[in-house]
Amino acid sequence: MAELHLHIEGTLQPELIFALAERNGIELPYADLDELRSRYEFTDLQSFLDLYYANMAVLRTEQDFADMTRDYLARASAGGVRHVEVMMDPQAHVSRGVPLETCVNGVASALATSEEEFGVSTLLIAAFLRDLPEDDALEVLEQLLAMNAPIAGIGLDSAEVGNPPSKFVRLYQRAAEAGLHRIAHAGEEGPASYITDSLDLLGVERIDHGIRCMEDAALVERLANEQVPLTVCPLSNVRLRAVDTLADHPLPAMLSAGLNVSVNSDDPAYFGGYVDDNFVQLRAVLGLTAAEQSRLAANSIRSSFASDARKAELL
Ligand code: ES4
Ligand code: ZN
Repeated sequence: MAELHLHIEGTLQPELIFALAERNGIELPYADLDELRSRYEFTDLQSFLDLYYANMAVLRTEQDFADMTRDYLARASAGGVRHVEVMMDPQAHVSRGVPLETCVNGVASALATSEEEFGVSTLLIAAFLRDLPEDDALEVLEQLLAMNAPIAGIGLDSAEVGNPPSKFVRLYQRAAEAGLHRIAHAGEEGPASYITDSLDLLGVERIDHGIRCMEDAALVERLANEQVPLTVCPLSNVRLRAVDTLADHPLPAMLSAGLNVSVNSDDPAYFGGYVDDNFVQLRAVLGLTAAEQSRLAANSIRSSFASDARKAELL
């Protein structure tokens, strides 16, 4: 199984938040772990993003980023993940004074030893914050290219509604020119038209989430015909109220429609579980079968940016 939709900052567990705050001499606005944990009830994407960005304040040194990443890789490996494409949000760190090199090198150093240490091959994807101006993203992309950052591609995340794909045409053109893979969040909270525009205006190879495609039958037909990968995150969708309950999740309908879907954890420290936890609940609540789970796992490997040799090993 491959995990294709994972924000490394969303793997920061409450215990590590407290440990890093202590190590870095940072005063947290929570008295203890229980008080922090009491904040993990979200009403929508923005209510989650507020806590997600606030908690990043404890990430200061290269070691902090490496420790967070290593913890995730160990846990993902134990849950059966054999390849992961890790997104990180460089702008969320640069904007609070952490040098780009510090955050990129910290994450990259942990990824570099992952295959040997955990049997998990890795790729790094720089995600850009869609609620910031495109020029800000372009500047950071140029810096990443100038420093030869080990990135395989770019993504687009953060507050979706009101920040459409059309805002980032130049960014994606530049990434294509630089030979980078391109993915984008679309159709999580935003409308189905953001999925179409991500494909047609940004040239993305995969859609993160994409669940709202189900509101547009013509789009579903296109996504099925083209086998566009959709990296679905069931527990995330429930916690952020994109769907009411797991029983209402469109995953079974998406499978029935012949869509190329995979199951992913998104921000496992915030949404109640890693990718294996997602599968446990899908089996329990939606009656996901072993055959369906195998198909989802095969989709994740086929849809990855791993080398053909690595894909052949994993399929
Ligand atoms: C995210 Cl679930 C989700 N959606 C959009 N942006 C994000 N960044 C981190 N998690
Ligand atoms: Zn996401």
